[in-house]
Amino acid sequence: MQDYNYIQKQDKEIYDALMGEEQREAEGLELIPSENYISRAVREANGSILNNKYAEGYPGKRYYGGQEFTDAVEQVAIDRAKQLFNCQFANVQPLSGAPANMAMYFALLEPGDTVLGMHLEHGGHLTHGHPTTSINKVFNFVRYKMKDVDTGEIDYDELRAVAHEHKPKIILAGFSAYSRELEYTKFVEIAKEVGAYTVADMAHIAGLIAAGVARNPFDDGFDVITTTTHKTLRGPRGGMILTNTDEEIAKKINRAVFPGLQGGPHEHLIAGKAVAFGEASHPSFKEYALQILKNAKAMEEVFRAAGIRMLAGGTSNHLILADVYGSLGITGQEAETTLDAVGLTVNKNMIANDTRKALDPSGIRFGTPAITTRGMYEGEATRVAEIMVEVLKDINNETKKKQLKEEVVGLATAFPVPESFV
Ligand code: DSN
Repeated sequence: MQDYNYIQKQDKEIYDALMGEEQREAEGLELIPSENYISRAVREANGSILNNKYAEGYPGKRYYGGQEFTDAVEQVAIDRAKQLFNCQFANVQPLSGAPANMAMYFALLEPGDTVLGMHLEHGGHLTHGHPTTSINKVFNFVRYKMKDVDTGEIDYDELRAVAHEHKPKIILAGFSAYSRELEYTKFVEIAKEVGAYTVADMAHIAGLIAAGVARNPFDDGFDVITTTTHKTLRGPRGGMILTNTDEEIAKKINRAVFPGLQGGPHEHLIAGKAVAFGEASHPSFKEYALQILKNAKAMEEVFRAAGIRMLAGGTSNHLILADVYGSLGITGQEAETTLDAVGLTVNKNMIANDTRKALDPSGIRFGTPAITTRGMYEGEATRVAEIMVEVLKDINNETKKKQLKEEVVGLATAFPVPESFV
């Protein structure tokens, strides 16, 4: 556990909450597929002295003095990001994934322009133009979907037809609740036909791409990639925009981030990104990324054997979306709450063609990045999935839940979060 000596002395309310979270993370298993655990080295960077410094601008071109060390840190983060994702330009300042997407839109579009992205219920993300978002007031969003929700196949014919009808300036590949790989070459082909930029929002799978166990959209000719840095990539909370096409686009992206959208960059978190990118270039990171995929397959087998429907028929990445309402007659919220009670954290999630509402949908979404970081292999992943199924099939059995909670605490205690990954 981290030391919180100063907080303990001066702020009891926050200290108590931190202790509670320390215990929750130590004794429970995190299965939300967008969450992970960071190393102590990344934590040190996040909590470092760089928090004190304003650094508007970019390395070598700042508006305030005293930038010798912020410049060094940010340049290392940029260079490591470029190397990791095999691209020419990187902006590491976005505060998270939503601001990264916002800046990307403003860099490439004029107000009123059209973006073609994946439908939220078919796996897309709020920032891909959901009607409730502010960005939806500025740009026009049109959508594509899966052709077959039981295989996950994207309807590329529909994608092409919508692209030709609406002439988007951006075709966006990317998702937060989709469990198969996208065919990036098809996106590039269609984008060329209509003169659109290709952008991949790879927030969920950035770690898999960095490790080379998922395809890098740049290898198929994508123009831009946006991402968070805290999911499979296992860095601090933050975002990043990468581009490979030309320096003009890179300059537009830089201007859109600062001064377009943000002020002073969070250099302490940029230091954390640099440290995490260093960890991701270590050979052990590839083993971790491969194991994420194997563990997800192990969980998929248990759900299939239990007769629980999985969207897209299963998984080829780190996450599974299960239709618990259709398969077991319990809602996503009931499933989330019940699993939480035994120490397994998942999130309720809408599924394609859901008949229920976002706050109590039909599905749950879970995945393997965090348990893999804890050092779990297929044997443990299988058991975790079996526990999930036992709980979900008998949600009112308090005796069973008590026993299974003890087993989860035992598993979590046997697999503490490692302090270092290299
Ligand atoms: N909230 C993230 C996720 O869980 O996928 C996306 O922003």
